Amino acid sequence: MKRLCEEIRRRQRFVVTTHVEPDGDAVGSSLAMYHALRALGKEACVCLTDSVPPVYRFLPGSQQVLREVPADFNPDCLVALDCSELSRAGEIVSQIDRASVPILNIDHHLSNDRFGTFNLVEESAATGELVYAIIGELGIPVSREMGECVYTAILTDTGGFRYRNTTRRSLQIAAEIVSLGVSPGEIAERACESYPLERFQVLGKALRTLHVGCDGRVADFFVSRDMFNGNGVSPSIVEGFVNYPREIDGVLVSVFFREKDENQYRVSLRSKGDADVSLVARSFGGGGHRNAAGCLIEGEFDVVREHVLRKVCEMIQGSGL
Ligand SMILES: [Mn+2]
Repeated sequence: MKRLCEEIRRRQRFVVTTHVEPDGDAVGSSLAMYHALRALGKEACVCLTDSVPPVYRFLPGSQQVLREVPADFNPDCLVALDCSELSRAGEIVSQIDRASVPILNIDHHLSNDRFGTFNLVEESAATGELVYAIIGELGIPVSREMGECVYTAILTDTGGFRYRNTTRRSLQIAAEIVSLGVSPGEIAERACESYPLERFQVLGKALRTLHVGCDGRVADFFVSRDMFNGNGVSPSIVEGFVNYPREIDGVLVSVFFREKDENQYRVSLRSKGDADVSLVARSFGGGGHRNAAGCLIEGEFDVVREHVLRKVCEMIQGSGL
């Protein structure tokens, strides 16, 4: 932490980035870092491979997010947030001369492969919590903008302070931010209750594929590219779908398959309690945490689905759950 903060102080021009298909923690922690760097008098630009999902465009600074590194901006530092490996940031990284630009890797995924020149990888509810700690370590007063971004990061990664990753620290940071004048109700309305109608139209189609197996302990459903077709919506519209079947009584693991390309599926896994879905994701080349993980699998849908569900059920049985 100290070395990472020294490095931040020494450097002048920062590119801040995060993973593809950014979620609330990705966007919130990136923008909080952006505001912190600017408060230190640094030049900073947030450059993302994918655009900010509309639901997070209320966050201060989101209008300044770029999809490529400006040609006349020569960064002397790259900050990668919420990425368990650098490839998760997508093609934006190829626009940076990695031989000469140090990378600060700030992440809360314990599966992180420590790709950075400096790494701050700590278990916490959200990467936003780590950014909040960095802001404190740097002695920067937390502005309202930083507060809104950090609060949104924690709110979304804890499922609204409901998941088991929620700690005293998460609630304490949230309380500190609320004392800056940030309204929890207002942020929740914007970040969790401002989805486009199309999200629920796609959800309706997807839920028709819902299936519960492994003695009622595993629920899965999927969304095909066809389900989007016609209304021109982006795949980011299904962010968080995987969380819904977790709410079924008795279900320990929920699995959501999204067709990304012909015979290519993005698999998201969520679990309750001790069921460790990161083991399953890792066995397919993915990663994540105990209760939230994901991977990308190639193959025909029925085969992919069967493999994943079998692994999940074996994991549950193997853990004596
Ligand atoms: Mn996160």
